[in-house]
Amino acid sequence: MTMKLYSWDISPYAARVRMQIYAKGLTDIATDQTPFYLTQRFYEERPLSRIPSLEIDGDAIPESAVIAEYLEETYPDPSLLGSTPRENAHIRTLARIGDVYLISTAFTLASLTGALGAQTPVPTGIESIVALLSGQLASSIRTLDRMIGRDGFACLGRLTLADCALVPALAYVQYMLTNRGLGDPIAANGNVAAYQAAIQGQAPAARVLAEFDRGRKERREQISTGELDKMRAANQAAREAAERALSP
Ligand SMILES: N[C@@H](CCC(=O)N[C@@H](CS)C(=O)NCC(=O)O)C(=O)O
Repeated sequence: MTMKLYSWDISPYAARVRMQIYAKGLTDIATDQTPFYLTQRFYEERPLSRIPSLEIDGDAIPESAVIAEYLEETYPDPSLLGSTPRENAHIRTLARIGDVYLISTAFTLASLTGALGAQTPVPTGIESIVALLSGQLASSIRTLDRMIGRDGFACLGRLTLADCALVPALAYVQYMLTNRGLGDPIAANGNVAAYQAAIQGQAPAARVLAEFDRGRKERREQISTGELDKMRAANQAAREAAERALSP
């Protein structure tokens, strides 16, 4: 069985799967950085056409949460789940907060306010939407502050799928908001802040955070050289070519 993870350093969804791969010590999954420009073939073969995508002998599984569960089933040791259904439910709840309430909202905010890495002011006319989404993020982090483990891990006193989801989610949200001058959403939440500081002591977390840093630097460079616009245009052309090729 040959597996390859299509991944971007800057993607919090891909980072979630990479952190799991590192934590489980899986060495037979290629996790090479995929070029930001996706090919026509990628769009043709993958209806969801998003990163991450796990390719297994030519077949592809989309969606970070689905890939995470697939990897747990395929490589059960060491387990990043709990030992009872109730523990698993708690792990999945925390992971879902990262996925649905943090990253999804931050992504919408990023799309509204410009490319990641750009120090652009909030465009006029959408201030109220930006304030609404920022408020939702702040509220979700307060929720997380009540639920997060107090011993350096999201729960169960050890690394789980909850950490794999939350480490990239928190880094992404924090970067997104501070970069836009919208304030640090974590600073006022002592439990989340303490968790964020402590979890960096875990090698798989430190590794994905370093990769995220690298991705941000690369993105800034792509913005300043105009490369990002070119890649976006190429991406769009590949998507449209795939749609034409697939249309009856
Ligand atoms: N729900 C998906 C979201 C994946 C996603 O939106 N990935 C972004 C990168 S972080 C992407 O592929 N964007 C490219 C696009 O939307 O065309 C997951 O959990 O994997």
